[in-house]
Amino acid sequence: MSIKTLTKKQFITDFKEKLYEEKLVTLEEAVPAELFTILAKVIRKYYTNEWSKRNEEITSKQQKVAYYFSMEFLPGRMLETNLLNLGILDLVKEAFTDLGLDFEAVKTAEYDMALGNGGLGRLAAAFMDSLATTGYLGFGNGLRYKYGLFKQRIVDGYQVELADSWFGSNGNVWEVKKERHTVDIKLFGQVYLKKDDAGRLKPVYENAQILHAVPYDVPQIGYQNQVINNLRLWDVEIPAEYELNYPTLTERRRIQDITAVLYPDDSNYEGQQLRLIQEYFMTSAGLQTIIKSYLKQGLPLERIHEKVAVHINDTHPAVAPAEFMRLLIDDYGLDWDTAWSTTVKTMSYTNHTILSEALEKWDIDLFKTTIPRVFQIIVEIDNRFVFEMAEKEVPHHIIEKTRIIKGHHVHMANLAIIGGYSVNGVAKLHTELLKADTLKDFYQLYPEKFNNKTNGIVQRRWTQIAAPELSKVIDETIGQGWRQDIHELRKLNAYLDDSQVLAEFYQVKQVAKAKLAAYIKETTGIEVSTEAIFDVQVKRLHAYKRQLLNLLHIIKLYWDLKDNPDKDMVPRVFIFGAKAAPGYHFAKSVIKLINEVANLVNYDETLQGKLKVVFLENYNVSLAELIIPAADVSEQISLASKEASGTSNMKFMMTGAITLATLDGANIEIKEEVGDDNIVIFGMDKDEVYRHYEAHDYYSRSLYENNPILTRVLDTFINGSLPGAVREGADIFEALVTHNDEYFLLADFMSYIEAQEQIDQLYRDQEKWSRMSLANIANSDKFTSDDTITEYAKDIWHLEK
Ligand code: 26V
Repeated sequence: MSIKTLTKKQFITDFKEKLYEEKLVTLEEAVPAELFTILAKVIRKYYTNEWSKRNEEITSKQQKVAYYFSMEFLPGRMLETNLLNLGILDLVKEAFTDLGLDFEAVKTAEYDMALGNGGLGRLAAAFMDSLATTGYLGFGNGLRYKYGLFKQRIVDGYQVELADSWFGSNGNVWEVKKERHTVDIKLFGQVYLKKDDAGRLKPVYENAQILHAVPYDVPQIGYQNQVINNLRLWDVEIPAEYELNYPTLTERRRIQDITAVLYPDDSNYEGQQLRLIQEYFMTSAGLQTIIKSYLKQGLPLERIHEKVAVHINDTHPAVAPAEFMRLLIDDYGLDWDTAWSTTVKTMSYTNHTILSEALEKWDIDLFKTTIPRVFQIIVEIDNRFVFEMAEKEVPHHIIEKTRIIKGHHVHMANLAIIGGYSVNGVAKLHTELLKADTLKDFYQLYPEKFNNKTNGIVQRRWTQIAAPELSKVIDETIGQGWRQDIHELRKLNAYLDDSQVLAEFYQVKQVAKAKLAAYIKETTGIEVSTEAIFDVQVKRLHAYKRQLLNLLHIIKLYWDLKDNPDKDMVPRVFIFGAKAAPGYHFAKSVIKLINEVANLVNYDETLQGKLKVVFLENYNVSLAELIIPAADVSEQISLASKEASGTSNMKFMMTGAITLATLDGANIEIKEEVGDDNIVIFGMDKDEVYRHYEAHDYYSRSLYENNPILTRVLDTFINGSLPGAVREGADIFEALVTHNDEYFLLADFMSYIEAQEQIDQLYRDQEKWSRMSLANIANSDKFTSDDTITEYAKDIWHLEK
């Protein structure tokens, strides 16, 4: 059955048959979850042929393949994208209407696939979609976590974490288990080297634990191009022959824990053994498979880099160069120099943060105990690196800073850089900072390895799926060509002075706002008016992202209104969505305070409805699809230099929000695309921030004491105004005043207030605002992940189409 010739009639027949066959129910009896499962199963049948053809192509076509190794993939729901990409979304929706079924209800019965924390995981998922869409041979390699990122509930203003059992009771309908591709993973034990008959040193393992890595493949469907790639996720199983080694439930559980849950500490590294095992498990399984699949082509192993590229997404899979060496040398008999030369030509690495607390380093003893043979190899890589650098007369202190093993730790970023040929940052500024600061010494050693690849987003998800009404108006204005070629959005620039068109785009935003308002009412009970400015900050909660700065402004507005209830201002709804890492005390206090301020303002009638604060719980991809198209203002207010790129900023831009931002990450490139008049910038730039670091001249208490507005706003945390959050208020006050405000909120405060006043003024002129909004949509094409991935494919991986 080919998807191209599928008719609505055929689909309806297939659907009814499958429903009856699998569930023994009729359409009328079936519940949305059942209908979802059946729909997924029916469409699976339509793409199976293409998918299996693609898998064969890897060996038959002898083309180079890129493998994207990532501990996180965050696709969200897959049904609608799969239908859209297969080209049958409208057909299925119409069929559902004919059958009297509610497509929305069925679609929402799918669990979000949330095997990622935030930006890094979402980017990996975007790249999977774009690899398939651009037609490059690029496959994903990750872990099949039983529990994804925790579900967040807000109870009494506090974050409570619940397990995310995203499999539901039926498993993941999209995946296919591939038992015959199972590989062994060795952990623990002792290893010593012994000469074999040919006189070569071979490792002998004693007391090692052997586990099975079993792959599950999830299809990655290209946009209307018949290409289906693979995302391979590994799960752990106990090999039958070793069952007796794990007689008790506790022992079995300890093994199953390896793929039980995604670590939720975004940007904060903690050296836990289970995490190291996860990283090694996924990396080793992926590399073993790659070598096997390459060898089927009958080509020599020392030329594997000509057919294979392995990409290391952040340091999490950075054990890859060492594990690859182990496989090439121990399992396939290559000599060290040959193995090293091909390894370095195979591996490339992306850095996603300049925050030093996120750079992984492992305690030597822990590493040695967990993967002893890999440790021996890392010691050898380190020794040879030091020797080579000394020969090149690299200064001693530079060698000490760049070597892999130093202090009592294995430094994973150093391994990824030394063991690969490419290092990239994720936005222009970020890459510049890596070169000038975080990875400066490496840049001196290997300038040729460094390059920038500004992040991107899957425009299809954020327009066609998340914003169907907007998409329709775009169609009506410039035709449908942009759905195939996003660069056609630029045609909208011709309509910036067309009042009629501007009014239509304004109307569409109001429709999206009404949808979100209804959701807010339903989930929180809070009434918000669509006449208000919807001012949105959604992202992981982190001190450097400065949700707290946003809150300080809200508190300022609150006191303004208390002083003068008739203050002339456009009503505002401040909308937050943010998960905090479970152990991140500061971040959790901010959530509590946002909710306390919400309680303070939302029910105070004297404010005349001018100020509303909404914290939407459990921010995830699906909620983003509802919130982002409804935003008027996109808050991108991190301390300049700290946000590597940001990607929600791109999604907001593409759906017509005005960016209120510091000159950080990709905000800078957004500004370049829309021009200074269509974005609102405030605060210090990275040079000013760095000047403060160098001069040690920042003193937040003086700002607090000498600026009466700041005094009043900050005192709100400690003077009883927020009676439900006394402890949190005190903590936050301390962080800002006593501990000198690490992220310079107080330094940027006044500039932020002015920028917010500018937003208020701009919004009053509906046509002007609409023009700015349309200019954002019209110039957002630069941020398509299709183009980002094309750059990776050409510049880093050297793939052919
Ligand atoms: C670090 C760690 C440390 C070990 C435990 C688990 C864990 C999980 C994630 C991370 C790294 C977080 C880095 C990250 O998410 N960076 C974000 O990457 C986005 C995509 O490039 C980028 O847009 C964001 O600016 C950047 O913060």
